[in-house]
Amino acid sequence: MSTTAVHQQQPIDIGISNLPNQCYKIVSKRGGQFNLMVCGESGLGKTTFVNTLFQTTLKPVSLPANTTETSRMQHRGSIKKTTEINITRCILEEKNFELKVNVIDTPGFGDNVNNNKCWNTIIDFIDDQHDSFMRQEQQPFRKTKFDLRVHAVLYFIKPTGHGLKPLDVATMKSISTRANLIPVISKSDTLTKEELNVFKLRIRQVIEAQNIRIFTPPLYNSNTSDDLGSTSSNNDDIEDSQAAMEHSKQLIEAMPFAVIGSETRYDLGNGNTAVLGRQYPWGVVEVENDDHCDFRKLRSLLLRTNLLDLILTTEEVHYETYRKLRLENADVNSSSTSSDKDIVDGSIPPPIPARKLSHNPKFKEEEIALKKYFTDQVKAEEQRFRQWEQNIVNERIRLNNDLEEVQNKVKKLEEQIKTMQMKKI
Ligand SMILES: Nc1nc2c(ncn2[C@@H]2O[C@H](COP(=O)(O)OP(=O)(O)O)[C@@H](O)[C@H]2O)c(=O)[nH]1
Ligand SMILES: [Mg+2]
Repeated sequence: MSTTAVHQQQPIDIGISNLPNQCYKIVSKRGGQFNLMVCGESGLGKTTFVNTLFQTTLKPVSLPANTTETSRMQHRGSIKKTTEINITRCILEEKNFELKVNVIDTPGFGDNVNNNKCWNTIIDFIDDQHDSFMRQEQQPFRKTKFDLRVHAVLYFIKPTGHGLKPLDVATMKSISTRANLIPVISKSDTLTKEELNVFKLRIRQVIEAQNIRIFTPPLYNSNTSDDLGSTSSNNDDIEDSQAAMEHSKQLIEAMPFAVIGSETRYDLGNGNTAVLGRQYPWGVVEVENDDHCDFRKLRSLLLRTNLLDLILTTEEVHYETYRKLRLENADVNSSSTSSDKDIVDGSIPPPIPARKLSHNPKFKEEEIALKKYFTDQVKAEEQRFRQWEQNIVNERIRLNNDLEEVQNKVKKLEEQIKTMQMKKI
């Protein structure tokens, strides 16, 4: 926008077009936060994938001094095979920009003989985070909010080549109503190119037939230019937007992403730097080669081109939906507006009137520590109050004694006056 003076033909820039640069500076200074959940049966390569994805400088978060040693341990190492929800925090740093990443590893999901409702832990965790954020927003002091709302869920599909299992369908369906779901075919190096194409097609068909809402990059004309301050010409802008659109289309077409994970680098002997890959007797399969897998596409979607879309849709779509349903449920209270079927389907969150304990042992520890702190504080206050009460009693006794003393003195003086008067007479 620009203003035009009455006597001038040329529009004058008053500076408001500089707002994007101001935003850029603020965000650069503040850094960002990204909460990524990985979900799927154990052994599908989730941990390996996460380690492959964040191969840049990882800094363990320095925890407050009062944090217990067990929770420190939980945050320190890389993700281990778990039977419960496990959160790893780290800070990614690139060109002086810091991104706080919380990786939420899911329980030994689908490992049991009876996997009925085994996705509830995951769903509860996502709902819990929305619930916790909503409660924090309602507090009078809400300067620092603890935000673990899940921005993206990577759902790892076993590379069977057949299709999705009922467990996959049910879980993906439930997740997709609460968070940005991104289906991923794990260990895709175990499938041939043709098998992979057929497998992808089958998965897409099931996703469509079952109405599973997966995250798709928006196809708007966005400028992906690295340098916001640059004065690129209109032509450059149009080209950038078209390239961004093209890139988004490629990402959409590649879904579900076929990925390969590896933390080992191999020298291919072609003079280039060593590449991340997996070595087989017949050659090396490269993680970052678009002909071998979709790793680069997925990394681009998660970190380069659509990170903000993931964060914004979590806030504007998923969190808002949760908030609306929760408030509506609260309004109606016991006479529920939703049918039991909806709740069983997982399409809407069941009412949670009371604060629930999270499944994360870290939170349980924190809750126990908080309860202890609260009890100690109450005890200390009670002790202080009792002391104060005792002081008041002592003071009253002292004042009574003083009063008695003064009264005695007055009495004595009165008697003296009386005797003097008697003598006079
Ligand atoms: N073939 C193949 N194996 C993989 C891949 N990613 C991980 N693995 C192997 O699969 C096993 C389990 O991996 P892990 O990351 O611990 O799985 P998680 O239980 O899902 O976290 C390990 O032996 C990995 O080396 C992959 O892309 N392809
Ligand atoms: Mg693991």
